[in-house]
Amino acid sequence: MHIAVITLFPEMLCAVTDFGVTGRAVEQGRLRISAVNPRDFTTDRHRTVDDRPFGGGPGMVMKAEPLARAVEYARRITGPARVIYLSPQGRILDQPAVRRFAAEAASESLILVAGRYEGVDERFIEAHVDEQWSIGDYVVSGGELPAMVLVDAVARCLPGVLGDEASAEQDSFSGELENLLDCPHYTRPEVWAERRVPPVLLGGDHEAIRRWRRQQALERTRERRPDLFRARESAQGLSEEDKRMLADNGRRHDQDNES
Ligand code: 9D3
Repeated sequence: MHIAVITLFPEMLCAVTDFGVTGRAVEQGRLRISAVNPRDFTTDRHRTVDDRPFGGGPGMVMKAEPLARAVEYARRITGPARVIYLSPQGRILDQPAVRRFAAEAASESLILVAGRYEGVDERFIEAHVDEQWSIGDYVVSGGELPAMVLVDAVARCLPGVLGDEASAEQDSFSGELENLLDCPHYTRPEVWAERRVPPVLLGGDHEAIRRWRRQQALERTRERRPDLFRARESAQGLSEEDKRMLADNGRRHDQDNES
């Protein structure tokens, strides 16, 4: 998959190109990330990318022409591409949307436009942007971090990017596909700061461990994310085992913690 990011701060992209899972995907050639700087497509002496808003008011607005030329240049290197503007006015990104981007990656590249200042000239959006996406209802200083969040989330869904274990997990009954929060995790030592690891995890009864983890996931989701829990109930319903686990509510693992 090829993703071009239109940004005034191309160096920021090293956070995804140089590290971790996304860094490896770039190294392996599964993911190509190109930065295109609108400043390189200005024609005036001062290389101006922003200007004062018509109608007055605080802050500056990104000029349409350098952005449009940057997108046209990006499309020459990516081939057929969907143009996405990261914007607080966009739809809020979720995992189904991320999965769709990854699935379409086979046939289509992405051009991500990261804005700075108060935003971009609306006529650029009308002329060149296919979709607008937000990463949530809070304010960050520009579109670069949101673009990198999108790149990271999409990259993880591309075939071969995650190791066998993680992708097998994604394919099967894991939280990501089931609208469930994760269960708690523990590693050595068995006692830390006077806290014991739940004994069921030390016993080697893999069926008991599976049941305990699922119960924890269900309970946490119901308590912490009732929105997800309801979405899950209406999408796939609760299995008989799920209902039993939720009815059992706490008793089983309270016992675990005492022993
Ligand atoms: C404080 C300025 N705000 C006035 C109401 C408008 C504003 C302009 C530019 C708010 C944020 C930004 C920069 N943010 C983004 O470009 C952005 C973003 C975000 O801030 N939150 C969540 N998702 C996104 S996607 C792009």
